[in-house]
Amino acid sequence: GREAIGPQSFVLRGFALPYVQALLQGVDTVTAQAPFRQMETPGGYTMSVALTNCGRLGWTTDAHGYRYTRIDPLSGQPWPDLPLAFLQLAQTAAADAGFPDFAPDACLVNRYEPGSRLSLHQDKNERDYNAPIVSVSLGMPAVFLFGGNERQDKTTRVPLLHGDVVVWGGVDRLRYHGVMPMKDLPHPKLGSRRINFTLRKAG
Ligand code: MD3
Ligand code: FE
Repeated sequence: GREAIGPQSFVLRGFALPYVQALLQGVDTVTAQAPFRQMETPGGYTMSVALTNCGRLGWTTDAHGYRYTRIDPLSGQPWPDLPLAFLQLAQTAAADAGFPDFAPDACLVNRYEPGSRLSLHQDKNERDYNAPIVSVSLGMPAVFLFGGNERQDKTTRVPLLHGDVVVWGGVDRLRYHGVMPMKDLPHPKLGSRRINFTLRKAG
């Protein structure tokens, strides 16, 4: 099932389901080295979403701004390696959505709890907007908000469930998006958590 939500954005429903065990093992390996943490925004707020990264580059935010770094500011060490299962899943999904040869070098892992939200934003810290972004949702369901190229454009709501994979690229790459405040709808395996990871070409 490939569902278009934009000219170059597709939801692949349940695409990750056969790989969930390997993916969760990957998340555990990553978070053992680089634990989830709540970062500060440049505006001085603490994010309700906790995050970590793997791969050559990791996304961070602090009082100075948003950027990608090679070093985890918490550990002073490079971000953990990208698990092979993440890379294989991302490349297969990207190719299915019309983006062959996707070579991600960054993976941002987000953890949501009940009440966590992500306000409407654009992803603009990557160098190359031609590369797509692949997102994998695990655990509690979320309502994703998909807007247009201007903040005030109308948004559509897209439910994202355990195992769903979304690929965003091309003309949709700079569209505003966010996640509605999470309801507590515990998942049988992950409980009251949602894990979303996004593979990107950042450098
Ligand atoms: C659409 N994360 O980490 S993933 C983010 O569910 C982020 O955790 C959300 O937005 C989450 O920046 C949504 C889907 C996503 C990621 C990047 C996009 C959608 C996008 C870039 C352009 C358009
Ligand atoms: Fe985003």
